[in-house]
Amino acid sequence: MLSRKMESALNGQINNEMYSAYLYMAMSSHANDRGLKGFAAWFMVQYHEEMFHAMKLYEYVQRQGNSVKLEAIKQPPNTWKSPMEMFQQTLKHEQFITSCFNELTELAIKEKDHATQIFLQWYVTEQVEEEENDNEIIGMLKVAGDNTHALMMIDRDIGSRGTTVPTDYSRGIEAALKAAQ
Ligand code: OFO
Repeated sequence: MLSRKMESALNGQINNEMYSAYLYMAMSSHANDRGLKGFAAWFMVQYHEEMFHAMKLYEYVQRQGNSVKLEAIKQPPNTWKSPMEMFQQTLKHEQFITSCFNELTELAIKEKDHATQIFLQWYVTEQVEEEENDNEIIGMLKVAGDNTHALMMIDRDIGSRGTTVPTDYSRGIEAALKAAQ
């Protein structure tokens, strides 16, 4: 059983993950509108990743015998000046998410909630990869500069990213992970 404070904090994080999914879906749509199909695909994969992050939290709260209480999802922006701006914003957002998981971990430590502390470790590790991916693409975009040919090459390259997380959670995370193997 989670404390009321932890239940509310984890519910807040479900909302943050849903906003992340919404933000990357908006970026995917914008990239598609600009003819950047590879960027659109990359952000749609990221959308699925975020839904997985949200569902892991959702299931954990329920398994602890607590309640998931969904909140309104904030509207994301709908346009960006360039792919560079999209990835800079993505990195900034992921840095914010990292700070959320650090705070959640601090709370779990303070409450001596070892189960939640262990559960959160997966996210803390995942955030290193998330920020690393964004920094890598920002680096590629910096090298490309205003060169359209180079931008199209990046578009082709990052568009090959595939979804590695499950997308059907009707029978829980474990069953979804097994089915996705
Ligand atoms: Fe993009 O990160 Fe979720 O947790």
